[in-house]
Amino acid sequence: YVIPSQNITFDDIEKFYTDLSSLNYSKEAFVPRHTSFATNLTFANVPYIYKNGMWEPIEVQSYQRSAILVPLQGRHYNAKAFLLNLHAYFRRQLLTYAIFIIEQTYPMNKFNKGRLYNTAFNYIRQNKSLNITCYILHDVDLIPEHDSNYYSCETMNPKHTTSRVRQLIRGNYVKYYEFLIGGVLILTYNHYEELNGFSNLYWGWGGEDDDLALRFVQQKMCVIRPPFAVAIYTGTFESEKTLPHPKGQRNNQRFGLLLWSTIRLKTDGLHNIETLTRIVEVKRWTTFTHLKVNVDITNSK
Ligand code: NGS
Repeated sequence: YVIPSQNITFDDIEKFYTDLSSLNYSKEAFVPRHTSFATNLTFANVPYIYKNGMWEPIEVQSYQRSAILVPLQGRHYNAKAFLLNLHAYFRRQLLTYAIFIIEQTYPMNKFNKGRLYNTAFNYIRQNKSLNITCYILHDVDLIPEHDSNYYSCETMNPKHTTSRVRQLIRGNYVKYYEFLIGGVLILTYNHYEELNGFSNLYWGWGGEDDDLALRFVQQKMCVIRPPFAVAIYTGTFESEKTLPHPKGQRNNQRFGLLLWSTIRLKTDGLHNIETLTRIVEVKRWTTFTHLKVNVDITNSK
């Protein structure tokens, strides 16, 4: 695990992953500041290539093609720490993958994570040449600590891989409630469609993931989890001054929305996402695709 220096750029990361021979460069750019973590990024002993929008191991065939969906608003430093660490992680697991940073650019005040996920899912499924079979929904501030926490889709059930999160400031692990599916959730195309994705109605922090968990119950879907020993993450943070894992602006309406969640499954979700949001920019890097999204087209010009 490495904590990048504060002034790292997306270009630095791009260069690091496309030019692995420049070891000196990497030493300069990535200064590890937390001694209890390994100080080097290590890769599997398999070279990788970037081909048709995906990263693929050479001479190894992955049986799934995965898209990693990472919602964002501001917090670019978190996105850089994420890219830097997670590319190495995915490569050690020999995944065939593409990362999508889904950034909300309008409105600026309230975050709507459900709409961002639905928008990205809809975009990726229309991009048929990528042929994505596995969707990994990932918080930007979570870095997996254990290489045996496999980022694979199970065809029967969605998988929740975040049971414990280590917070750097307090140093201890936070264990979550049994019902939680937020953090990192890995599911197939069919699962996402059956659930009609996320509700589009949650503005601000909290609840949209619990709403999805209620959809699981309604669709008789069960979540599976890797062993407790490996389902460990580190929560990263924007700067050392802020609290780890910031909760942002809480949504005061979330409990009211949860109460009526089940009657909305068919009408509120992936099916009507095109009437609510618009992708305003697609920027293709080799290390990720950056989608900028207006999540409220009815209230913008
Ligand atoms: C619950 C929230 C979830 C959230 C979880 C963990 O209380 O949306 O905490 O949050 N549910 C409601 O507010 C109804 S965390 O500490 O990881 O930021 O995912």
